[in-house]
Amino acid sequence: MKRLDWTAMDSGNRARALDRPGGGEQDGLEAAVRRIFNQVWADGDGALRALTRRFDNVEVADFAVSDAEFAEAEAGLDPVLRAAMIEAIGRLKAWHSAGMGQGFEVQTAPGVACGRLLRPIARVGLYVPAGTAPLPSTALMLGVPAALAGCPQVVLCTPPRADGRADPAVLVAAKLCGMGQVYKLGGAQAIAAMALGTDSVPRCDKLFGPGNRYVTAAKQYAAMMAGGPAIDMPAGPSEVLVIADAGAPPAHVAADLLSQAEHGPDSQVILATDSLALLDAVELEVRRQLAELPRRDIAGKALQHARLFQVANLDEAFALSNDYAPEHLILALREPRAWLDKVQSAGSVFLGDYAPEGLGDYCSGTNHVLPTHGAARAWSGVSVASFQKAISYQEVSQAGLAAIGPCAVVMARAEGLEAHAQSVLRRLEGVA
Ligand code: HSO
Ligand code: ZN
Repeated sequence: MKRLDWTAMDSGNRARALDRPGGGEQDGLEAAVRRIFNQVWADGDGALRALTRRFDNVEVADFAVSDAEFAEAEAGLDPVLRAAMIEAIGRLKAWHSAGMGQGFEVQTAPGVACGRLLRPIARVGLYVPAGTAPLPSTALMLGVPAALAGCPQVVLCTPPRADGRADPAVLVAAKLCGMGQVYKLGGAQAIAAMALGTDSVPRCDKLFGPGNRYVTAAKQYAAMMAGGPAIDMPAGPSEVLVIADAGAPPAHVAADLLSQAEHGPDSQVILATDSLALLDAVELEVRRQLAELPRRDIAGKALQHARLFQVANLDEAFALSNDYAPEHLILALREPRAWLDKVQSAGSVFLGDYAPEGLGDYCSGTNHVLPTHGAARAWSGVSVASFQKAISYQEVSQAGLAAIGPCAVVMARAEGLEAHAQSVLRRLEGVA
């Protein structure tokens, strides 16, 4: 962990201190992804089988999870975990449905009604990683808003385990969200399959979900294809920034930093505090708690690039945070609500001493698929709107055309587009 005195740093040093690690071997990555897409394009399911053999070391005859495998997953799952997932779904539904947008219609001139309709995206593809820790919670975070949006076709891909089966908790999570089309596919080949479509995997209009750098690069590649699918957001390693005052419990702040650090060696963990005593205490606590964690190797690596900033006052901490635009922002402050107005860019904010990020990761109700790598400056976390598109419309009466038509004619002629002008004039003059 690197300690830095924010107040003493000049703007160049500050910018460097908030830098995220670069993409590294992006060129090789793109070429590898392109090869995978070409292979899946040419050979469909055959390519998927070969790629799964090569990358996952397993022979999968049928990618689609069968009813029997769903049933076995259901029967074998710890009922306590199942109940927790059902409980989480209840709160996810409450929050996501409260935030659902609505269509509208407004009279912009007499006889001119302009409106907007919301429609579900017809075919969506969800990716749920497995890797060092399978994330059934991600299946809920994507499955619940997809169901609320009413997407008619929801496909989920998750990597096969060494025994050729999918993670049972992911399968149960998918079923609880009403999904039946689950495919045992991982990595860039899963993304290629959903982007291009094969005999067994349906082609999708939009792809969602986190993943390793191959998955991320594959999603970007898919989004650039002519006629290719949209993607939820640019993704990078997970991050947390904690703003803490002197009253924050050091053990809790340390636990928050570690909970993000255990995601992966590239996780970004930052503390900003105006209390030197708290900074010392948190540093000590992190070391103490780290030693007891099962994933201490991973968390330890992430902590090597963690930064602990000492700031002169909390306003400085908020300026730092808004510059960085963290995926998760924890306000370990005495009056967190009073500070919320200062937050300009963040994926999700956790207020007070009793709101660890872990609650948002699993079950408070908010979504955990959030913008990383500074994308929170312009992007939002996944919501029902991510699974919808908006269609605008206008209905115009003869009087409406008379009222606004001349405006269009002037503008069309200014652009040298006489056919546009005529489409209005012919109607105004009643010429068939
Ligand atoms: N913090 C992760 C989400 C997650 N945590 C899933 C646990 N499971 C990315 O925001
Ligand atoms: Zn997490």
